Order: sequence, then structure tokens, then C-alpha cells
Amino acid sequence: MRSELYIDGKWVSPVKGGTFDIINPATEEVIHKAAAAGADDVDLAVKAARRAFDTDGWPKLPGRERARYLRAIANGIRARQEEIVRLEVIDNGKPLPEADWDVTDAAGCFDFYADLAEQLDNNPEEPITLADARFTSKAVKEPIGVAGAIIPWNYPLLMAAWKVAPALAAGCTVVLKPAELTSLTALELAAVADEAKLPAGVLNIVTGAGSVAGQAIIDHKGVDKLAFTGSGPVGSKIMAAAARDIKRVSLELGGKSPFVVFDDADIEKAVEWIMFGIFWNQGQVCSATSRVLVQERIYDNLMARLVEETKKITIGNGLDDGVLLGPLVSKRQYEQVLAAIEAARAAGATVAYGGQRPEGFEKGYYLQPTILTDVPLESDAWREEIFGPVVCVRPFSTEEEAIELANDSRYGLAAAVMSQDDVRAERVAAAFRAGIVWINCSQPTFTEAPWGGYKESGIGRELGRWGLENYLETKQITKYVSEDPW
Ligand code: TXE
Repeated sequence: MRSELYIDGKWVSPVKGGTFDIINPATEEVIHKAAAAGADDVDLAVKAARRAFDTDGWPKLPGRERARYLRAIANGIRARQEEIVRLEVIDNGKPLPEADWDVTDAAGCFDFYADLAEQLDNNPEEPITLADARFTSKAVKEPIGVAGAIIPWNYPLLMAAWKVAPALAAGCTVVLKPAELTSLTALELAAVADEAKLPAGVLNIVTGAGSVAGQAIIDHKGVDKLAFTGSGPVGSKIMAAAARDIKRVSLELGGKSPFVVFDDADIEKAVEWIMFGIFWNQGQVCSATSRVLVQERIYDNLMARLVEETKKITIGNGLDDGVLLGPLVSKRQYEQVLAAIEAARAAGATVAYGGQRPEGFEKGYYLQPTILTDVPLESDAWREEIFGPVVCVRPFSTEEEAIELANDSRYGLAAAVMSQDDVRAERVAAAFRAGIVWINCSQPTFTEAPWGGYKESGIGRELGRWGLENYLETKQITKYVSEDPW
């Protein structure tokens, strides 16, 4: 594993030197020293990306040529899958089967955008019918330019893929900064891109602190577009930086997503999806359905089954067989989630299960899966993202009440509904103020479908054809075709 930055097709040390520690959250051991990029390094990376875009011809390549590189990256990820999965587990803490799923999806994301890059060749322009027949007009799509991509630590490789694949497909060049907590698989991606012989400067990967390397990316005049996934406060900073230079910006921020379970739902299936919706990835999921609303008639039975099943969750090192819940990503995240549980208690919530460090763990940022009830509607536990394995469950009586409670949030990333009455489920899905709605499930995510939030959960959509649009400009070309004098 390299302690260098990947800039302009080469591995380089930071101009001013310096490293930072990468810690395995299961053991608290330092497993790597990553290179700490400063503003000088970001400047070199942006200049390389600019040259690759402005003069070296990456945006001018036919889409099918860019697709070849994207497929080579997808295959390169698959060729190293076992190693990448292991790195993701020791870096992030997630259980191995989850990491394997992520890495498979990341490779699939590059293949998907390879297909869309090819389709750009087939649809280079869209004719526009003008009311004034003296003119003809058409719209063409062109890449925005240099994209600065800043990603979080909950899905390290997958978030890189969600940004890099559509950007390269569109013809943009990229400077990517992974989260400082989890930089290992981004470095693997750089190695894969290098092996795929991606032209120099097209993808630059700089590891380093958000306040230094991240800030340098968002402030750089040579960057045309910012793509970010992470916390709301940093999202605001990124939007403010984008506003200064009118950079294009897409943001995927947090959520406090509701899951409404009606009393005609199958309780066993509901319990399964509720658990998947909040305990997957230790609850460190932006779309986690962390507020569960259960119709009164089945509330007691569902709660009993939920607690029973939650108790059975095997906690441990993600590398071990059968583990369903690994450690949280960092000491800071662990302490924040514990503090959020304590604050919920103090506000009057009942801990129906969990809420503590599990017994038998001396090292590692482990926390029990936690179920809170009686959570006051005005408390932070009900309103703010906890970003850990903590679910708030609350009864409701009518459909109207459920919709009102579900939508009473400054966030609007995702929402889920469970009912055997399809008409009702569709009606509630339509009423949710959220960018992603699941019926009779929670969390399945598909590369083909748009991903992003309403309200304070963000701006823009990733994935699918919408994800490609994030990296494209639309140009109007209008011709005067009349013989008449103007
Ligand atoms: O996120 P940050 P943190 C939420 C979640 C979590 C909280 C804090 O609630 O508890 O955020 O996590 C980079 N200029 N989510 O502090 O700081 C940083 O280096 C430019 C939700 O880890 O937002 C990292 O690469 N970049 C979320 C990235 O921003 C900056 C996923 C995200 O880190 C920067 C993660 C700056 N000034 C956390 N400061 C989701 N939506 O999935 C930081 N960064």
C-alpha cells in the first residue's frame, strides 16, 4: 500500500511531506500511514486534470473509447476484489460480505457508465423545433470540465465509483479526495486506473484532511464542478465555495429517513427490513431508515419480535465469519453515537434494547444495536442524524398521522412504507417528501436508479442517467437558415 498521492499518472510524495494514520476500528491499531496532501499538491492535481481536459483530449475521445477505460477499471477492481474487500473491512470496520457487495457494486458502476459513455456517441445532439422557421436549432451535451470529488468514509470505494465513473464517462477529468478515515481503497482505485493505462491527469487521487486538501479542492479556481457526499455542515461550506466561482455543485448529505409500517404488513418481513434499514453498515448509511413508525394494532407484537431478533445479531470483527455488526468507523463516531443515546435517555426516551458497549470487547469501537422508544418528537434523537445502529420506533394510528410524522423533518433523502394494500402503499409513496422511496423494503440501491435528496438532504441526483447529467453541460447551437435579410 502506497504512502503517496496519485497525481498526473504518477505516484508522488506530498510537496511538503507528511502522513496521517489510518486506524483499524476493530483493533484500534494503526494499519497505514497515508500521504497528507496540502494545497500545493491539490494545485498540481488540478493542473494535471486541467491539462488532461483542456489540451490532452480526454473530452474529445469518442464515448466508446472512454468506455474501454471504464471497463478496464471495472475488470481491474474485480481482479483485485479479494484484496480490496479485505482493505475495506480493516479500514471501515464493515462485515466482509457487506464489503464484498460494495466492491461488486463499485465495479458494476464503472460498467454501467461505460454503457452510457457509448450511448453519448449515439445521441450527440437533440434537434429543437423553433417557432421561428428562419432558424434551426439543436442541443448538444458537453462535459463540464474538471470535477473535484469529495467523499465520505461509510462506503469508501463505492462512493468513489459513484463520482468517478459518471464523471469520466461524461468526459470530465477528476481530482478525488477520499475521507481521511478511510483512504485505502481509493489508493487501490488509483493503482487499478494506472494499470488500465488511463491517460495521465484524467484521474488524480489525493489523500488528506478535509480542512486542508478538501478545502483546497473546493477553493481552487481550476475546478469547474464539485461533487460531495458527507455531512450537512461541510455540504454548506462546499456550496458557499461553489457560489464564489459559480462552480456546478451536487451534494448528497444526511437524512433521518422514516419507515412507515401499516398493520396489514407481514410482521416478520417488516422486522427483517427494519433491521436491514438501520443495522446494515452499523447504521452509518445516509439513507438509513432511522425513524420507524408502526401502526398501533401491531406495535407491541412488532416491537417484541424486533427486540428478539436484534438480540441475536452477532457483533465482532468484520473479518470474522458470521459477523453482522462490526465496529463504528472511528473513536469519534463511536463517542458521538453513545452521546446521542445518552441525550435521548436524558430527553425521556426508553432504551428498549442496547445502548451500550457490548460485553467482551476490550478494543474496537463496538456498540450494541440499539432500539429507542418514547422518543420525544422535539428531541435530537428523533430529528437529527445519529449515523449509528440506533433506531427510534413510535406508534401511529392513522395514515394521515403517519405521513405528517414522516415528512416532519428538515431532511428528505429516503422513506419507506410497508403495506399489503398496494393502493395505500402507492398513495403514501406519493405523499413522502423524499428523493428515494421504497415500498415493502428498505435500502436496496440500484446503479440504474436516481439517488439523492429533497430539502436539506442535498442537491442533484447521482446514479443512472441522472448521474451522468451531473457532469454535463447543455449547449444550444442555433443557425440562421433563411435567405431573408434579418
Ligand atoms: O463528515 P464530513 P464526518 C454525517 C454523519 C456523521 C457526520 C460527520 O452524520 O456523523 O456527517 O462525519 C471532507 N472542505 N455523514 O465528519 O466531515 C472530509 O475530509 C472540503 C453523512 O466524517 O462531512 C471527507 O472527505 N472537504 C454522510 C468528507 O468531507 C471537507 C457520510 C466528509 O466528511 C471539509 C459521512 C472542507 N472544509 C458522514 N471538511 C452521508 N451523507 O452519507 C471535511 N471535508
